[in-house]
Amino acid sequence: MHKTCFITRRRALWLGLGALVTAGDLTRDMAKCLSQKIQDMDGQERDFKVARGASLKERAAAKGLIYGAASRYDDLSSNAEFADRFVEECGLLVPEWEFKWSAGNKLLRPTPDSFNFTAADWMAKFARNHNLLLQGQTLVWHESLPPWFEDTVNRKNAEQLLVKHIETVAGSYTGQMHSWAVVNEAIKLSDRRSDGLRKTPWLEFLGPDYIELAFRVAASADPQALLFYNDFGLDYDTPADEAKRTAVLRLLERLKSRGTPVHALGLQAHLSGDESRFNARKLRNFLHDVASLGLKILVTELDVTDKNLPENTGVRDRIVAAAYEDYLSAVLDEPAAIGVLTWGLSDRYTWLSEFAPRADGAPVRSLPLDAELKRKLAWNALARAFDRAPVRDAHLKVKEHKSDNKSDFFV
Ligand code: 9MR
Repeated sequence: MHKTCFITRRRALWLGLGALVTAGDLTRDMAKCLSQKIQDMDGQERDFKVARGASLKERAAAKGLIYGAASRYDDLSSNAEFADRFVEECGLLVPEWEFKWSAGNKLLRPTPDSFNFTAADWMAKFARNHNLLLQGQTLVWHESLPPWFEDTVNRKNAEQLLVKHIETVAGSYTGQMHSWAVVNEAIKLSDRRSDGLRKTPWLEFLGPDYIELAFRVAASADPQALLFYNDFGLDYDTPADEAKRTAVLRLLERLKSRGTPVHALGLQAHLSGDESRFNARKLRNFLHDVASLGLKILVTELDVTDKNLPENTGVRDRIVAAAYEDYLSAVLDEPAAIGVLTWGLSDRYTWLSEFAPRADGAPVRSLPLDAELKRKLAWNALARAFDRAPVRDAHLKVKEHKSDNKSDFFV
């Protein structure tokens, strides 16, 4: 546990954590660490107060930043109140599965030679109708591949399959996308390669250059979109995250040195409410190194799991909010950071309900709005981070000339 965690029994009681220790719901060490997160510098309880009622997208835009969120066709199309809240709070929509090769039994590419854009088109239209920027996720990922993929792909056809996919999918929305996650999660250090790359079918059949190929094909299919590399596990002061940050930086350096049209790094930022090993300085240094390559930075999938936090909603919400605020304060300090996307907007619809459910069965509370679509402390934390962020030079729709000299994109 973090060595600066310190709390008196009186303060633990005051913060509402002491009772949980007594009841055996929380170890004393954990209570110390959690309580530290929700105190300010003077040892007072952090209040997460915000000044006015402006939405997250308005607060972000006031600083030249983007706020957006992921959502699914199923949820946006079936819940009008949710759709209204989405449009109110968000300036960008990331379809959570609709632009992937496949998701469960929903197939964007049902066979090697056919594509079904029904759900993706609906999402693109929703974005257009509501003046939202649109982000595509994801052109190259080792997960969410269609059932035919494994038995079909081989050394001979891999390049054609990949190129056709990117040309067709990115090419179908040319000029409509703010950004594309071109390559997702390509680093896995436990695969033990010297370049840190994950062993995937693309690597097996095309070698490490598949990454560069994907970015080049995407850039020619949609010259205006911001093209980014996206990955998780880059956030904390742990040996694993430190090693991954180094490997990602090496990858980005390699790509840039070859003139690859990569424009940004996407930090997924799936955070954990019970993780105390956060070091803002180390994260900032990493982001500075990324920015020094001429790359923008986008937080792409931010959420905070409350899996191991106390059941008490007041305490839980404050710990989750603290994780949001601490993380974003560090990231938004970096001038190259252009926006923040949360992986969902409301606790009603989050992948964490399935992926990281709580042992006590209580509904998870990981996102800015609660399950009733009401703003909660996580929302305040985001609002505060935007309010405190330095103003970016560029505002929405400013043209940027990038090193590959081909395309423009929104910041
Ligand atoms: O949240 C997404 C879930 O709805 C999909 O079923 C799943 C598989 O396509 O992907 C989830 O999103 C992932 C994202 O695309 C990449 N980073 C990890 C996210 C959570 O698994």
